[in-house]
Amino acid sequence: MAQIESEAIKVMKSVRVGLVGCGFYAQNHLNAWRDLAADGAVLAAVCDADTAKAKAAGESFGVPWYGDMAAMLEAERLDAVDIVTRQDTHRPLAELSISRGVATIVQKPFAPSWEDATAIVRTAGKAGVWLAVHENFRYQAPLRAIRRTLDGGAIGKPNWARIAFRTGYDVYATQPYFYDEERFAIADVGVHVLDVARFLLGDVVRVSCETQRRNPKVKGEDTATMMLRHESGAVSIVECTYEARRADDAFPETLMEIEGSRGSIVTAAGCRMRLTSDGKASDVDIGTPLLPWTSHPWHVSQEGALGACRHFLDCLQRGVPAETHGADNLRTYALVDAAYRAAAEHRAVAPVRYDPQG
Ligand code: 89Y
Repeated sequence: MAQIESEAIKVMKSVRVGLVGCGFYAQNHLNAWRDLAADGAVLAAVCDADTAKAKAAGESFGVPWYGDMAAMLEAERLDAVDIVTRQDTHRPLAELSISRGVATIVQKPFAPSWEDATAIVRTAGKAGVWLAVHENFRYQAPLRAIRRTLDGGAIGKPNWARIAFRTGYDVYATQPYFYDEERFAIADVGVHVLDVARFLLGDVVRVSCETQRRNPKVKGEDTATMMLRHESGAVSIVECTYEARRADDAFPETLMEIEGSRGSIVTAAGCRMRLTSDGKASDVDIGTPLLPWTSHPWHVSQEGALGACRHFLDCLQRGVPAETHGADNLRTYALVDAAYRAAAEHRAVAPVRYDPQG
C-alpha cells in the first residue's frame, strides 16, 4: 500500500523546467522534456542569448522565451534549469541557478577546466542544491541493456574490454566549433566513452593515452587511444576518433567487446549484441524503435538524451541524487584530464580525486 501511495505521489509531482541554450543539441532536450509531460515534466520556459533561437524554440514548444537566464529566473517559478549552452558559459550560469536554489542540470562537457567543474560542485554542495551533469551515453538503451547483461552475471566478472567510438561522420557540419577546440576529441566525445568505461567496469586507478591529429583542419586531437586500469583489476582500451573511414560507420553508437570469466559481449553497428555465456552464443537486438522526433543516424544519441532527462525527472521527484550527479561526473572529468596529461607526459597518470573540503 505504502508503495502504491508513493508511486501515486510521484506521478502527481510536477517539475517545472527552464531550458537555457536553444541550439543544435538542445532540440533533443526540448523534445525529451515535452515527451516526459505525462510523467510530470513541465517545460516552463526557454532562453538563449541569441533571441532568434529563443523565440523559435519558445514558439515551437509553446512556452515563454527569454534572452537571458536571470530574466527567466526572475519571471518564472522553476524547479530546475537545464543548461544546454557551450561549456565556457556553464560556471556563471550554474552559479546563478544554484544561488536561486533551483536544481541544476549541466550539459557535458561539464566545464572547460577542473577548477571550474569543481567550483560548480562545491557551490551546489554548500548551498544544498541538487546538481546533475547531462552525461547521456550511459543512459542510451543499448548501454543500459549491456549493463543489465553484466548485472545478470551472464559473462561472469568482466576483466577486459575495448570500448570504441570510431566514426568519420561529418560532425563538423552541425558542430563547426569543433575545428577550433584546443582539447577536442577526448573532451568532446572521449568524455562519454570514459564515462561508459566507468559505468560498465567501475572506477579507474590509472590512464595511459596516445593522441593524434589526423585531420589537418582541426586544432586539437581528433583521435585518442587510451588504456585504463580499473579498481577491479579489469583493463580497458578506450578509443575515440572522428577520422575512421569505414563503410559500416556506426555513428553515434559506442561499440564494444567485454570479456569476463564466463563469457563475452561483442556489439556491432545497428545495436546488435552477440552474447557468449558458458560457451553458448546468442544474438540480441539492444536497439529501440524511432520516436516521432528522432531519426537515423542520431536516434541512439537522441534516445539517450531522453533517457537522461527521464532519469533526472525521476530523481528530482524522489528527492535523490542523479547517477551522474556533480561529484560523480568529476570522476569522469578527472579521467579526461588524466588522459591529456598521460599523452603529454608519455606515462600512465592516476586521476585526481575531488576533495569537497579543498
Ligand atoms: O558532441 C558529440 C556528443 O556529445 O555526442 C555526439 C556528438 O554530438 C558528436 O560526436
